[in-house]
This record gives sequence, structure tokens and C-alpha cells, in this order.
Amino acid sequence: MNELLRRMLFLPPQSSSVALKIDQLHYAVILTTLLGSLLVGLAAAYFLLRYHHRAAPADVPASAMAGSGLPRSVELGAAAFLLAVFVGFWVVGFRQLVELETPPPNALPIQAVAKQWMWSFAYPNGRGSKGVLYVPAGHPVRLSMISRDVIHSFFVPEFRVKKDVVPGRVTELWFEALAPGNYAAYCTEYCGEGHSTMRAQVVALSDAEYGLALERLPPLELDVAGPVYREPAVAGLAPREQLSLAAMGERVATERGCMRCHTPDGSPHIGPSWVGMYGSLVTLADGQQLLADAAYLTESMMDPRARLRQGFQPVMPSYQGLLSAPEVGALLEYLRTLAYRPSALPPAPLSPAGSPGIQLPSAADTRGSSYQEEAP
Ligand code: HEC
Ligand SMILES: [Cu+2]
Repeated sequence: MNELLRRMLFLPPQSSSVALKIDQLHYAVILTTLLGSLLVGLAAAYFLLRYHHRAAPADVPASAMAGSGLPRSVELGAAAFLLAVFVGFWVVGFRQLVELETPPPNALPIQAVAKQWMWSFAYPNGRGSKGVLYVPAGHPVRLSMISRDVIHSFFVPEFRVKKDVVPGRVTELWFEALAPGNYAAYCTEYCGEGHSTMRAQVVALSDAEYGLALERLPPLELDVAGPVYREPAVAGLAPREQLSLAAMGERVATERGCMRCHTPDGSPHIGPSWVGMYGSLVTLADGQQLLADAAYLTESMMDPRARLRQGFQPVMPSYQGLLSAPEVGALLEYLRTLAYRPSALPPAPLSPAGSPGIQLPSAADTRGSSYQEEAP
């Protein structure tokens, strides 16, 4: 039945965990409306035949003007039934929407960047791919999407998921591919002359293959304009050293000077600490409370004065145009890893905040080494 209807409606195969449910609602709505229009058509034909001769109004039998001729209770029952059917569609659809908007907590986070006219993806292990999104089959994946230029939209027809990608905001979408395979993804928001070429391939792999595929991907390139990344000068780090996305975010924060005002250890400075910020409720200067989600945090970097945090001065500069989209993605991932509660804080670090390369060894570590003698 599903297969027949799917082919009749020219729908692609259902390849994600939500696709079948979405189609079933689609079938129910289509079949109900088809049946309804069929009944209306039949009734119209019947009345055309029954009353086709021209008659003066007086000739029309009074019974034809007086409703359906059915008992009132039947009429009311039919109306209530129709209403219930459509409210039912709405309830089912709303529950599906909530499901589509709520990524499972164990979903694998992947960052997607849209630009005219291509898609690129960044994985938690710090690798990146362009035009091909690698996902594990049978596992939920959460895509956090940003745009570098205009509005795009990510659409995988076989998964029945679609979400706009809006500059200056982070939008999220999740899906779970049911089986390994290749699935086409399209940009479905007209975005310029190359729009029709803005496609991507979603490649779902089995668990074993997935790990290998990710390892084979090239390291993510953060296209930072300055000289910092061309010649990574941090002592002990080889050029092109492999970093996780969060570690890259930590570096971006250090290089971009965020740590002059923010701390990764829970103590407020010129700006609020980043510990426990991601996903928390923050209070704005006007007393309003707001969820510090990826979208709000991105806005805070691009337009810090739009919504000011209570108890802080409007001194943060705007980073609009200064941070590239992958850098924003890396920063957000870093903020996410700092989202633990302040009560669970480790003791304040001795090293200057935000200098990951410098760690003062504890006494036990230095025993027998010449470190202490050398230190001033
Ligand atoms: C000159 C100091 C300064 C620098 C540099 C700075 N910030 Fe801020 N930042 C602040 C202050 C002060 C606030 C709180 C007031 C506000 O909301 O603008 C803030 C707020 C934020 C917020 C919102 C926090 C919240 O809970 O509302 C984010 C996110 C943020 N900064 C990220 C960054 C990032 C990322 C960088 C580096 C690229 C950076 N900041 C650099 C001072 C700074
Ligand atoms: Cu596009």
C-alpha cells in the first residue's frame, strides 16, 4: 500500500527514520481531500441532472431549498466528524514537527557551511569535506548550518528534511539515515546564478566504514586571513597539526583576542565567562531572559549590542566580517564543550586564561626534572 501510494505520488524512497511517518500523513491528507472533492463532484453532477431544466423560482419544490433533508443530528455529526479529521491531521503534523525540531541528545554534531554555490561540512574530529556529507547509517546526525552570504536551504528529499540556512544565524536539522547509501541533497532556496548546481551528496556508511572515512578526510582548513594559521607558531605544534573542532575553536578564541575579556574557567571578567553559558538561560540588560543557543551566541559575536547581557558594559566589538563561517562553527563547538555547570568547576588554573599551550606542571610531574631550577 505504502509502495503503491509512494509511486503514484512520485515520491523518492523513504530513507530516514521519519520519512515513512511524514508520508503517511501526506497520504491521509491527499486521500481525504481526493475523496472529498470526488463527493462534491458527484453531488454537483447529481444536482445538475436533477434540476437541469430552467424553472421559475416558484416551481422549485420547497424541499429542495430546505437543507439536505437529513435529520439535524446527522448533519451536526457529519460536520463534527469533518472538523475532527482536520484537527487530527493538525495534531499528528504538529507532533511530527516537534520531533523534527528536537534532535536526539546522542546525535552526532556536524557543522555545515553554505556559500554560493557549495556546501562544506566540518566533523567533530576536525576533518572537513566539501560537497559530500559523510554520516553514519542508523545513527542520528545533527547538522548546525551557517551561511557565508545569502539564504540557502538544505534539502534531502529521501530523508524528507529541509531547513533554510540564513546568514548571521545557526539553523539546525537532524536526521537518521536508515541504511548505508548515497542520497542527493539540494539547495532549495534560489541563491543566484549557480543555484541549480548547488548540490551535495549525503553518503551514509556503516559504523566501521564511517570511522575510516572520517580519518581519511583532509584536516579542516580554517581560512583565517592573518599570518597566524599559515605558520602555526605555538611551540611544540607541528604545522597542520590535527585538532578537534572544539580545540580549533579554543585556538580561534585565543588568536582573536576573545580571552582578553572572556574566561574559560567560570570567573567573569570584562565579559561573561564562557563556562556553562551555552544552552543556559541568560538575563539581558532589560531583564528579559533568553536561551543562549547557537543562534543567540552567533548574534552576540556579530552584533554584540543587539542584546546586551545584564551587568556588563557594551564594550565587545562586532566580529561581523572578521570571523569566517568555519571559525564561528569552531567557536560554537568550543563554547558547547564549556557548557558544564560552574559548580563542577575544576580549581582555577594557574596558567593565564586561554593559553592552551602553557600548562604549569604539578610538583609530582616536575620531580626529577630541571623545570623548577630553570623557572625564574
Ligand atoms: C573588549 C572585550 C571583549 C572581547 C575582546 C570579546 N568580548 Fe564577547 N563580550 C564582552 C562583553 C562585555 C559581553 C557582555 C555584553 C554584551 O552582551 O555585549 C560579551 C558577550 C559575549 C557573548 C554573549 C554572552 C552572553 O551570555 O550573552 C558571546 C557569545 C561573546 N561575547 C563571544 C565573544 C567572542 C567569540 C569573542 C572573540 C571572537 C569575544 N566575545 C570577544 C566583551 C568582549
Ligand atoms: Cu544556495
